[in-house]
Amino acid sequence: MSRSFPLARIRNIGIIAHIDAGKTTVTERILYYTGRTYKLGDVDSGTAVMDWMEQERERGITITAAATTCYWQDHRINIIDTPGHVDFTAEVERSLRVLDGGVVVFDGVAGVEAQSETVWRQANRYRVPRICFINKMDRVGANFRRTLDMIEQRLKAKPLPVQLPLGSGDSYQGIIDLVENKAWYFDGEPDSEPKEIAIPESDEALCAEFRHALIEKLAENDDRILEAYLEGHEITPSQLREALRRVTLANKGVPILCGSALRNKGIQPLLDAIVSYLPSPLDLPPVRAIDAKTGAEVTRPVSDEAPFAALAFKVVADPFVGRLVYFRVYSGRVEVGDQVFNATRGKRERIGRLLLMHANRREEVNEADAGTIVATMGLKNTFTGDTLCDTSQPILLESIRFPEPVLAVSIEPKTRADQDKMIDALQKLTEEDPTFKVSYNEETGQTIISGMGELHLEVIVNRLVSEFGVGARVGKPRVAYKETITVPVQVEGKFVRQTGGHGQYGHVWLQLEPMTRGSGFQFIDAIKGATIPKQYIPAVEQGIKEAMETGVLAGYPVVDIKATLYDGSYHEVDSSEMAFKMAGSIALREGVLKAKPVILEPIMKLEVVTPEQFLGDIIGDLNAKRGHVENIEAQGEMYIIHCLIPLAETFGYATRLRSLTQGRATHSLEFFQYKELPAELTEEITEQAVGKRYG
Ligand SMILES: Nc1nc2c(ncn2[C@@H]2O[C@H](COP(=O)(O)OP(=O)(O)OP(=O)(O)O)[C@@H](O)[C@H]2O)c(=O)[nH]1
Ligand SMILES: [Mg+2]
Repeated sequence: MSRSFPLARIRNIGIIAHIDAGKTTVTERILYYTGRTYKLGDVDSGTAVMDWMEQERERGITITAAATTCYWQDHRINIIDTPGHVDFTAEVERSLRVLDGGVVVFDGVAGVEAQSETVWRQANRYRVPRICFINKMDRVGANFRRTLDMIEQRLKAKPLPVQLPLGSGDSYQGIIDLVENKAWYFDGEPDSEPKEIAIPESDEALCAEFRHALIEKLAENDDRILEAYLEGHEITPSQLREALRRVTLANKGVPILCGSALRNKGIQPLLDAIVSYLPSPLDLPPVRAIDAKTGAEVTRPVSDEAPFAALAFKVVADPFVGRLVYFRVYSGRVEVGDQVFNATRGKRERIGRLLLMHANRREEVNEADAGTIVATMGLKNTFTGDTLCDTSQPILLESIRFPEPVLAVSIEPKTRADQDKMIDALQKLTEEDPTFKVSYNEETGQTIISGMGELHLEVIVNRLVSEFGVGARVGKPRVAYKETITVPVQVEGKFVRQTGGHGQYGHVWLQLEPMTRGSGFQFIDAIKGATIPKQYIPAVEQGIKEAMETGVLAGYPVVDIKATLYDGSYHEVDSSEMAFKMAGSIALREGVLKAKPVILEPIMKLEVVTPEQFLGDIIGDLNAKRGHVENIEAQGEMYIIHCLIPLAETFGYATRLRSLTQGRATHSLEFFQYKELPAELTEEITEQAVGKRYG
């Protein structure tokens, strides 16, 4: 069986960056120049192919990562265009998990912005080799060298400029290719070919300096170049390209390019660089996994002959075709109609249709082989992060970690008819988006939805109305507080009922201990000598978990606790799972109250970029909002304020900042960590919660 496309000529890449850097514009140009689209899509007039959702076109921003495929120089490039807004960070996370390489886009004026740092860290975590594209060189104030410095300083990366810009701002014309020592002029018309011109005399010295520096940096990291360099040989463009590829794949340096996507400048060289420097699936180490039967670590080669293994990374409720599951094949191959095993859930699944996705359009294929990203229909029990594999050789690939939601609002259906529709729609949306959660508050009867930020929840509510036709009213945004304990305690939980005939008897002793932030919950069974029979122990854990979810102090979920079940007793006749579950819940609730409980609040990392004249007002305002300014950094004409601030103090900050600075400052907010709420506010929130319960 021959492959549909040779692996060595496949590139699976993601376009990542701060909001508005031009990722979608770059992707649209790529689609145009590779002949995928015949009309240039434009973000500003809502015609971008990649931003196909109604919400995206209205707002001019990307919300969901969209995948597409194109061809360049006999290579197949699978591209995922990701959103820059931090509220949609899950989309970046899952894309980086399954991609082999990244193109990081920067705004040539703003340089490295807050969100670029975040996506850079995410890419580091998955060791994704990347190249950088300094975009918007046509804007007044665009500065290639400043951006290079920022890449080095803020991202702690090793930039390897392989191009220099020809001019900047209004006079921006094209690029100087340092590898080939050639200059290319772009007239800006979409259909014009790049024109080779002589390197301007005024740039010659700079070119020589940069080319020399490039060779030196490569020599530091690559023995073959080092050898040629030491022996004084002339280094050829192809030697340089090969060394750049090796250094990039080893994550020891990042080739830097520039251009202006909007003005159609520099896109063809960017495509060349994707092919030259970014990895094919074959360049990656064999994928590591856990044998689902033995728990031992195993590896799978990137090969069609190996047993099938794939990771599901995205689930979409498509209004036309239904439930679509996207997956990346790591090894082996799969055909339409094949039975596969979902090792994460222990369930068999049958592959229905297989689709290559082009934004929201699709192309049917019969098979998917190693290295491919496809979507499939017909999987019922597969969710984001699940491993699909060969039934006879089940393995578990590393799943995807997502941040917890920090913001919540209550949501109420407008009519009775909306009620059922709403439950169904919310269920579908939670399947799509792992950072979106739905819970039901039994005390107030309210449905609560939570997510990453105000924009995230706003988009979800709008989708409920426009895509699912659900009428709903939403409350004011609320902070997703959590509860935890600060000292260890031992506590008894007893549930005993004597009601004539069959009674109830469950009795446990728990040790509760605080754990570090973000570690969640751990349950340890330390029962010796069957003081509690084995079959009741999962019920105790279940009881503890349920009580943790509903909270103790103020009704917020309890987190970061280790519970050790170390003693208890049972009754031959009256004991039941139910009784032990109750005993577990009772012990947890009493234990938390004894263990000096506190409320945790989400703290955000806030970055404000402003002209100097507003610095004082902005900082004064932040101080009044429990903000903690960590440092202020000058960046060209602008200043960057780095601040930590409680989420509760940031509602409506966009409007506030606009009025403080006549709209001249920008900001970005990102979750940082949960932290103890100050004592005076703890009281306030606890009272509110009690008021809600009994008021
Ligand atoms: N001057 C100039 N503007 C550009 C360039 N590239 C993109 N833009 C503009 O920048 C804005 C944002 O572009 P997008 O392509 O939507 O940016 P994005 O990175 O996809 O944004 P998100 O997906 O929302 O994070 C739009 O108004 C574009 O027209 C460029 O090269 N030069
Ligand atoms: Mg976009």
